[in-house]
Amino acid sequence: MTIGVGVVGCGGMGSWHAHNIAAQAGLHVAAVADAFAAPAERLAGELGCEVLDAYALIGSEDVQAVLVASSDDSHAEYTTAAIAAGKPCFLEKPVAVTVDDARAVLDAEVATGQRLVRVGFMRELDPAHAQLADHVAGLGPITRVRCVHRNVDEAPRDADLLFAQSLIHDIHTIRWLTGEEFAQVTVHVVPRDDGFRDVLLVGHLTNGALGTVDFEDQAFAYEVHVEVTAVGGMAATLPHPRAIRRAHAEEAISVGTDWFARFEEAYRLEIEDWAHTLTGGEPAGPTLWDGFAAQVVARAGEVAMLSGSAAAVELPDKPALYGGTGP
Ligand code: ISE
Repeated sequence: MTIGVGVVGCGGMGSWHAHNIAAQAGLHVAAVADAFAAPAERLAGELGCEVLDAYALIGSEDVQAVLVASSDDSHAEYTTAAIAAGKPCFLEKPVAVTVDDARAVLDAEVATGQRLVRVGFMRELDPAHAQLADHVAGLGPITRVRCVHRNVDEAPRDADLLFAQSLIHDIHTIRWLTGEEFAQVTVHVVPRDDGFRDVLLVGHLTNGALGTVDFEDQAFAYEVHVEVTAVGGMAATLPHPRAIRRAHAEEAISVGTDWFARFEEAYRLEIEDWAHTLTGGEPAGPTLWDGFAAQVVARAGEVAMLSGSAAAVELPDKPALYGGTGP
């Protein structure tokens, strides 16, 4: 008897996760839901499952766990419903659109006394990032983490989306690698007529270390790199392995434009890891506290960028459910 997962949200991300769930031993997709009929019916047809309304899906006896990958503004309500139903939930980032809504989801989980929610910060499972974390563990205290993040996006994004959808990944990477929270952020941006494309976030962590994000939207290619400096040395991710082409007296390596493709293995591994928890293992991976804390930093980044001044990061005490102080 395999565990039935209900997938809420059948767009690109939801479909990707749903196919990974279907391929995972011990799990099957029991039902899908979407605000629009066409993507839900298409995915249900591909996987041979039923289409339900999101709330019916969360309450269904055939659904023992829920994956939420609907539009960002509906993440909080569906995750809260899954928590109320006592069902484990995999939640795509961000936890919510506002910090208040993210806090309400966090409080709902804390009130149950159980870690039901895993947040989809998939970079932790990316082999290059996982290796980086291993390397860094032997180098002593970290003094700096430098993230580079380039996107190939079609349309300029508003400041809140830039942080909540994109830089939030780098913010999580910095918290995860250092084990420290952010205390303050400043953000520098190149003024342009067509929105925020070139952004530099400088974060001061609670222990005085620096975490920076060198971010470009609408760039020439999709790239994510991380470099960590510690007292005993440094470690960095290498460019994602690709093939080289040599012709006309030139060498060329395609960098790629697609973040699904860059993190394909990480998305597969995070579902595999979640399956382990669902089939009796301990809760693992990024917690709701991680999602909430990153969202508070993202909001501070947005405020700092729009105001041109430093913004303080004010976090409540970390609940005991997530292990007390520190990320
Ligand atoms: C997108 O939503 C993702 O999650 C990607 O990993 C990230 O690199 C991209 O910037 C986001 O828009």
